[in-house]
This record gives sequence, C-alpha cells and structure tokens, in this order.
Amino acid sequence: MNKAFTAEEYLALINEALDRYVPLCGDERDAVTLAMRYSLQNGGKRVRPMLLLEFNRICGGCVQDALPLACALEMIHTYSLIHDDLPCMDDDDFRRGRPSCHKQFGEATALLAGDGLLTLAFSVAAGASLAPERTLACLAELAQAAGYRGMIGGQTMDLQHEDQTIDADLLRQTDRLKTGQLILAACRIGCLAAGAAPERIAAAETYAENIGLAFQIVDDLLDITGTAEELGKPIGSDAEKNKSTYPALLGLNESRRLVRALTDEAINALACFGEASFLGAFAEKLANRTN
Ligand code: GRG
Repeated sequence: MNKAFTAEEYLALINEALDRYVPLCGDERDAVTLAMRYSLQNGGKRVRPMLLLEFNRICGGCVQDALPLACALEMIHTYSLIHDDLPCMDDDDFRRGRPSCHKQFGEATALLAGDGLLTLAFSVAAGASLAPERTLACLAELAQAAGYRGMIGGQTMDLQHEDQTIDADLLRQTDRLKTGQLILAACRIGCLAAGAAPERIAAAETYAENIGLAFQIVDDLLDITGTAEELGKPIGSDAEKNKSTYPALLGLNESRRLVRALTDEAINALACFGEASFLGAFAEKLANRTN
C-alpha cells in the first residue's frame, strides 16, 4: 500500500492543487476568477477530496494520479454551495464566516463563478493521468452524482418541499441525493481510479451511505446546538425557514443516537480493507464535528 497521509497532509495537498487550478495572473484577474477563488479558498473541510484520496490510497492508487479527481469533486461541491446561497435558493448571506459569494461579488458573478467551477471540474478530471477507461468511468460517476438524478435531484426535492412538513423517509430520500451523492461519488471514484475489486467498491458504498446520512443529521444538529462563531453563519436558520430536519422530526436524542449507529455501521463496513484507520477516525471526526 502507498505511504499513509495525515488529514493535515491531505489538506495541504488539496489546497495547493486547487490554488494551481484557478490561477490568478494576467488577464485572469477578472471578477469571475476572483469569485471562484474566493469560494474555493473559504476554509472548507475538504471532506470529499480527502475521502476520495484515502479510498484511492488503500486500494493501491497513487495520490498524484487521483488528485485532479479529488479537486474536481471539491469544485463541484463549491459550485453547489455558491448556487445554494443565492437569493433564488436558500438566500444565505454568510458562508464560513465570510459574506457568501453573491454578497461579495453580486448575483450574476456568483452564478457564473458556480458555472465556471462546475465546468472546470470536468476539464480538470479529464486530465487525470490514469488509464483512459478509468478516467472515463470517474467522469461518468462525477456527472451522475452532480446531476439531476443526483445532487441537483436532491436540491429539486428540497425546493419542492419548502414550507412543508415532510416525513423522515422523504427527508432521507432528499438527503441521500442532495448531500449523499457527492460523498458516495468521493468514495466510489477513489476506488474506481485505483481499479478496486467489486467487493471493495460495495464496502466503500456502505461506508459512504452511512457517513453521508450521519453528516446531514450532524449538520441539522449543529444548526440548533452549534455556535455562530464555529459555524461561520447564524444558527437557527432551518427553524426560521420552516425546514423539516432530523432533530425537528425525531428529536435531539434520537438524532444523536442515529448518528452513532450510522457511524458504527460505516466503520464496520471497512473490515474488507484491512488497514483503514484513517477512514475509521474520519467517520468519528465527522460525527463529532462542531463546524
Ligand atoms: C444548488 C445544485 C445545487 C445544489 C445544492 C449541497 C447542496 C445542494 C446544498 C447545501 C445545503 C447544505 C448546507 C447541505 C448540508 C450538507 C452540506 C453539503 C454541508 C456543507 O458541506 P461541508 O460541511 O462544507 O463539507 P465545507 O464548507 O466544509 O466545504
């Protein structure tokens, strides 16, 4: 297996590569480039690229080969956050303690910055130096996860149910797409890029589905029990927007119990990888995060 990385090492690698992919030089000092960089470098946790790189590593892949795919996924995630904050969507003024992209650059530039990141993601991913059939499989995976049957599908369901109380099943279906698909894509692409065996891909899916749902429940919990300082945005926005959330439907204690059970399930799925301590600790870290 290739050399192990710490979360800090992955973070530095990802941030440096993202910086390189959206350079600031000469003619590129335009508002859209500035807005793309502003949102990409917003102190995000880089959850998705780290998952991708670590699954790739434990399946025998090389970090430098998978790095373009990891950055592409983070660009798609960042585009989704820029568009999600727009007035026509969630209308949020703050993201990670700073004005959201449209507050800083205006709506038209924010819209274009999101579009720019989405399209750049595919160009960067296509440049991954893997066997062509692996690159193609990863591109298809990215498109599916981000698309109308994936994250956009989840966002659509979310908008359809605005100001309605929905049951936990429908909430779960929405989040499985809206939040879950990019997390699933991270784990699957990591495996696909390394040519992993089907049983390992299946185990990565089980891990992803469990941490994906736990991630969303923690997000809902933090909007009630977190602090504005740590989250970088005001708390209580779900209740203010009348959103159906796990704590609202199931209560705080049951939501916390569910996060624990999902995290345990995710960790159990790692057995077939042998040494997977990073991913076990990562699942715990996500369950206990404060931002
Ligand atoms: C607009 C096409 C389109 C999609 C938006 C992802 C999404 C769909 C909306 C975001 C709404 C939201 C807050 C969902 C909760 C889970 C989530 C994706 C949180 C943000 O991800 P983090 O915590 O963010 O990984 P950082 O800032 O760390 O990158």
